[in-house]
Amino acid sequence: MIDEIVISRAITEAYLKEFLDCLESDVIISGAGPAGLCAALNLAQEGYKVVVFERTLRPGGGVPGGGMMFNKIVIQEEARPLLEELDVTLKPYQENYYVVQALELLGALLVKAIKQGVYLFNCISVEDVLIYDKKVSGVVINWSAAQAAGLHVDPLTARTKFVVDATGHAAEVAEIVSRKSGCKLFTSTGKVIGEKPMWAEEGEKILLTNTKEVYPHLYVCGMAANAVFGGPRMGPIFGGMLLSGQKVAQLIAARLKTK
Ligand code: 48F
Repeated sequence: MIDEIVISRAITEAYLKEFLDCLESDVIISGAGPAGLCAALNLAQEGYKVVVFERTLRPGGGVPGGGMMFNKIVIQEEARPLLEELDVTLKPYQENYYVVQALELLGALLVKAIKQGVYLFNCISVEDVLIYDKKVSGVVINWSAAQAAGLHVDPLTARTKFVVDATGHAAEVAEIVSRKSGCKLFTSTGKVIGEKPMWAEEGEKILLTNTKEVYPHLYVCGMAANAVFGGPRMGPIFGGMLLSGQKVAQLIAARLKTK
């Protein structure tokens, strides 16, 4: 016999148990694009409690769109070991360039992250931050659907030791910190500088330098890092996004170890 109420109870109980468990964590990552997912996976592999909040119904950010909806992406040699670790098929194109089926990469990132213990919530947006004693100490979250419908619904909060802005081009969390609290970011202007026009070579190069702490206990990775520090965009080459996620995980793990 299949009972609808048992199904409803199972889903509600399982979800709420996880949600309650996530109200306090080691790291909260805003955005489940390639950089955020890679950061989450790497931190979870180090044994940390990691929570990812993703605005949309479907995680993955820009990955499944490939280049102009051709669902393939390009990876450079530098990122090959990361893809191999994810067990994703790499098709050599020419020296230094590999083609990857975008959906395979997304599937692999999701499966590996979830199996590694990452808590992943889709349909939830980070709309604000908690700042205690001049350091980011958590996030303010709400249903994306409530925001989209323009409903007046007060949010909830989740506390954590470190927050990662992996929201992509809009660098939403860094933007909120700078705009709402008048806080000075660790950039040359104290604000989000904004991304520069497309230049794949330079964008990929500068991305790892830009992957760092941007305000006490707030880190940026992926396209958000170039947006915050004024680096160029780079289009459908994704090696840098994954390496940036890996780097932010290493930086935060080093901080957590010393705590
Ligand atoms: O945009 P996105 O894929 O960022 P990324 O990981 O990768 C960038 C590439 O996709 C591409 C590129 C490659 O060279 O330039 O653009 O840096 O993923 C960002 C994710 O964050 C979610 C958004 O829905 C997307 O899935 N997001 C954005 N704002 C919020 C958010 C928010 N306030 N709260 C929760 N999720």
